[in-house]
Parts: sequence; C-alpha cells; structure tokens
Amino acid sequence: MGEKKRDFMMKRAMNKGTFINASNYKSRWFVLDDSLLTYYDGTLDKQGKQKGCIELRKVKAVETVEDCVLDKKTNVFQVVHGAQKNNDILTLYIVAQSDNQRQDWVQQLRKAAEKSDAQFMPKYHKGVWINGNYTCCNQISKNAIGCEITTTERGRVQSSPPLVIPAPVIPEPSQKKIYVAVYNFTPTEEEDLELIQGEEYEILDDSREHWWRAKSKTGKSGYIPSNYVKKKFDLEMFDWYYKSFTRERSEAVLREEQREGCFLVRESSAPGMFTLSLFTSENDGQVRHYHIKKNDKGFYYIAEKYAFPSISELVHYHKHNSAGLATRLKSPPTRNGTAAPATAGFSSSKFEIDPSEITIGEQLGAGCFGTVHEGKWRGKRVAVKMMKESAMSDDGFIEEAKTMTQLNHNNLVQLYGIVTKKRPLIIVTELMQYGSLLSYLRRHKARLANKTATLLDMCSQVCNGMAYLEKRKFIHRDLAARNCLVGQSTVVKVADFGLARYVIDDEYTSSTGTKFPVKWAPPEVLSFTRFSSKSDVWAYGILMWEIFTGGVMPYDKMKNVEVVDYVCHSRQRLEKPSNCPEKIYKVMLQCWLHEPDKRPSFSDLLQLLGGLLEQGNYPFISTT
Ligand code: 6XL
Repeated sequence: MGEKKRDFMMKRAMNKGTFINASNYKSRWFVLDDSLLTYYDGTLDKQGKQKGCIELRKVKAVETVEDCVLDKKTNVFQVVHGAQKNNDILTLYIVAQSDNQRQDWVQQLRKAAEKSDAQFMPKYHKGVWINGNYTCCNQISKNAIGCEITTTERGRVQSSPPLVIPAPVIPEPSQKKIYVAVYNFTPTEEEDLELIQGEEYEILDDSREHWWRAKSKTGKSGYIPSNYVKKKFDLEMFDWYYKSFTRERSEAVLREEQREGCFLVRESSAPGMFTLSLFTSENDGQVRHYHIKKNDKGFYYIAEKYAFPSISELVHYHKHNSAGLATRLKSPPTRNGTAAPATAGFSSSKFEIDPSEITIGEQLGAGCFGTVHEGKWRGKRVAVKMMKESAMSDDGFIEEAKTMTQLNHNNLVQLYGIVTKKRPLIIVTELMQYGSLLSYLRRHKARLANKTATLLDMCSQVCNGMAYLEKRKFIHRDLAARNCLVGQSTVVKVADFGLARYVIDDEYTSSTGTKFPVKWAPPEVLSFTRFSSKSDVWAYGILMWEIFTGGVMPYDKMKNVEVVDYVCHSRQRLEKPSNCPEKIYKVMLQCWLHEPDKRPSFSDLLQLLGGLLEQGNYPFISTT
C-alpha cells in the first residue's frame, strides 16, 4: 500500500462507558498506514499533535455500529483492539461524516489489519455497552462475548468456534419499555387493547399491578393484562421458556404433544440453574431432562464443547445441532388458547358483571352455599356460582371480592367478577375441567398409587398457590383436597380461598359445629379459633396426606371430638400412607408441629418439595 488514508472524524473517548455527555467526543485527524492507525488533534485545515495510535496487528474487529445506540449518533464504526500496555480489549468508536466514508474506512482498516496478521475475534457487539448492559443482546457483563459474527475481508471467521448461527437479536434504540405478548388477548371493553402473540408493545403506564397501559406498533393504546406480556430480551419472552414448571409438569405437557424435538427450558430446583426438557420418540416416546451447566467464564452449556453467553443462544445452537442431545430441538409445546393464564378480572375496569350477558349451562355441583354451573360470558367458558340466599353475608363479601379479583396466580382459581345488583349473588370464576381434587384422587386412585412424582407435583402446585396467598397475607381458612380443582394436563388450583369468613351457618363457623373442618384444623384453631398462614400450613399437611392416600378420609371413622383429643391432647398424628416415601412424610410431620411458629412457611415448603421433585431419579420415583 504505502499510501496513507487520512480523514477528519470524531472519536469517542475510551472507557466512558456509562455517561452520555457531549464532551466525550473530540474531532481528530485519523491516519491509516500499513501498520498503524494514528490520530492527531488539530482543525479542519491543520493536522496537529499526535494523540494516540493503534497497532493494526492488535486489531480484533472492525465493524459498523447500529445507528442511534451510541449517544444517538449515526455513521459510527468500531475498532476493537488489544491495548498497547496490557493487551486488554478496548473499543474505539469513530463517528464518520457519512455512511460512504464509514464503509470506506471499515473496509480499508480491515484489509490493512489482515495484512498485518491481525487475529480477529469470532464475535463482536453491534450495539454498545450502556447502563450496565449491551444494547444489542442485553448481556450484562461488559466482557460478554459478542452476539454477531465478525466480518473479515477474507470472508471467513478466524480461530472460529463450532459453527454458530447467530440468534436473531434486534437492538432497541431507546430506553422505552418494550414488552412482547406471550399470549393473545381479546379485549371485551373499549378501554382495553388487543394483544397478538409475538408482537411488541410499548408500556406507557405500569403503576397498576395487573392492568398496564400499552401502545401497539400501529399506535393504538389501551389496557392489557400485565401477565400476558414479558419484557423484551428477558428469558420469559421466549415461547420455550416455562419458568416455574416442575419436572413432572414438563413431562405431562411434552407427553401430551408426542412430538419429536418438542422442548422447553425451566428453572431447576437449585436456585439460578436451568433444565432443558426434551421429548424424543425413541422407546415409544420419552422425556429427557438436561441440566444446563455454567463454565468458569459464566457461559451456558449442555455439552461442554458448545458453550454460549446466554441460554437463548444455547437453545438456538441446539436447534441446528443435536451435539449430545437425544435429538435436535424443534419447537416448544403449543400454548393454545386454554393454556393462557387467567387475567385478573375480565378487563381493566370490570368487576361488576351484567347478568344478562351470562349464559348458564350444565350444573357442576351443589353444596350448602349454593350451586355451580358451567357457563359463558361474552363467548368465554366460565364457572358460575349462584350463592344461596342468606348462606353468606353479602356486604363483607362484595368488598372482599374486589381484593380477590386482584389475586392472580396459576395455581389459584381466578375470580373474574360478581353480580351484586340482582339476587342470587353470582360469582364468576375460571372453569376447571376435571372438578375437585378429592374426586380426581379417588377416580384415579389405582393409576396414581405408585406415581410418586405425579403426586409430589400436585403437592407442589398447591404449595405454589398457597405461597402466593401467604405472601399477600391472605388466609384460606378451609384448605383441603375438596377445595382444590383439577384442570388440563393435571394442573391443580386452590379454590374458594377466603370465602369461609362469609359463611353464615354456625355449624360451619364454630369449631364445635358439625360442619367445621376439624380434621384439617391445628390445635390453636381448635382451642382459640386462631387462624393464620400457619394454620393453612397444617391443613396443607393434611392435604398432602389426602394426595398420597388417594383421597382417604383422614383419621378414618374417628368423630370430631375424638380427633381433637387425639391431636391436641395425645399429640398423635396421621400415619404415613403406605406408598409414601419417608422423606415426604417428614414434610407432613413438619406441617403438623404443635407450635404454629415452628411449622415451615409455604415458601419454605416450596423449596423442600422442589428439592425432592428434582431428585427425579431417586429409587422411590416410579418412571412408568
Ligand atoms: C366457604 C364454596 C366453600 C367451599 C364451592 C366450596 C366448595 C364452595 C370454603 C366452605 C367454603 N366447593 N364449591 O362453590 C365455598 F362456594 C364448589 C365448586 C364447584 C362446584 C360446586 N361446588 C366448581 C366445579 C368446577 C369448577 O370449575 N369450579 C367450581 C370453578 N368444575 C367441575 C368440572 C367437572 N365436574 C365438576 N366440577 C368449587 O368452587
């Protein structure tokens, strides 16, 4: 070459990572020769003193930078290089005056660097590191390896890792709150906004918990259910991420689909760890679970040779290469309409439901509080509970119901709204296909008898819902298998939480009454009617026992007074169900400690059960 390339451009000061500030930029004369990129101060008509230089053999990448991500500037390019002194990796950002000038410099610099035998890095960042993460891939470590394959003039990647197809990451040029819809949502009210799965929305107001104001790409705005969207770039925005799914639930859902390569990623029971669950058609269909491990650089891998800075890149890679897996990853289970979670109420404002819009179908059940029917409300299948007059104190309940519509969890039967203007008082809730857990346990007793993992998973689902109530200081007061419901792919949800307080019948409310759930009550409730989350924990222990016996009545034929004596005075406890592993029975015994304060909380229990569940290959877990 011999000839020099010379231009007057702007240079961003090095290591000014976080702060956006005009003084970070200086105009410089840039001079490129065979071995160096040198820059000088000066003015347009005069080149001044040398301010610094980069040895071309130390260049690691020469690439353009995404428009607007660097202090809103365009025509930026970057020279990634080893530092003069210690060879630390630094990035020099240069702002050209036009795209042409930029392209020209990028090409010339690359060519010259390659001639100087520079060793290019395999990957680089098209965005910049600002406010603690990269704008291009959202990685939070400044040293995180790039998310795009480096271009070289020779058209290949040097010192290349195993072939990696770059994950499609689109940088967001501003600090707007961009969320992605993970479910469709059809609004029923004027002020609400339709959501289309996979589309992006800007969040305008997230001050309310369950209903946010959002704007679609077409400029429409309105309220959306906050649990139907996930932050862009969060793991949760991916359709294959099933955050808190247990091993057992994953198997149920993947088996239901029977598709080779059907997969999902979930949190492991160990905090901060992840598991990949994958369906293969070998041996008549099998679900395999792989721990996603982290190497000393913090990269994720299943097969040690193929490690990635993020889980999404790992998934992306294994979609193209089985590399140790039983099969390549194809697609996640289909989250069809029914799988979308319940919204907190039907819409952002509705709580009172117009009775003329409800159609009533088949009866699902009846009790002393009223009858429950299957029904429809504006085309959506719901359960309609018609309360018997004078069975419940309305006034207190109506106030409480407002709070209850705000409780929203996958393991709680969602309260949608109520009819208060007419009698009977009607409660509209989520519909659960298979009815009460107690009847389900009894119907499937034989099939479930040795399915420890399935039973344990039911326990942990109920525990999940209860941990949510506990966190909100909401006490159930009548937790039992009869007050839980079962839905698709054996989802279990807690129902009728808090309703016990509004029942008027003395036989139910007095601990000496015939309808009082004595067999689920701890000593402090039997003696002083002292309800708490810890009294729910006691009831939960009994519920676990119901699950492991296939729905046997606790304390067999003992009368209520005998149970009080047995539990409070003799301090005896239910026996271990015959098919129940010792470790699980120990958890029940913890729930039945005499002192409420000594019992574990639901969040403690969740940890305990999660640990037991994840030991899926322990001898006590049946694999059939
Ligand atoms: C105050 C209630 C109480 C208990 C109630 C219950 C118990 C109820 C806590 C004592 C206490 N059961 N129950 O309404 C207060 F108001 C009840 C339910 C259903 C039916 C009848 N009674 C029921 C059944 C469903 C369903 O999806 N939901 C409710 C939402 N599904 C099916 C499906 C197939 N077969 C049968 N039921 C529970 O709320």
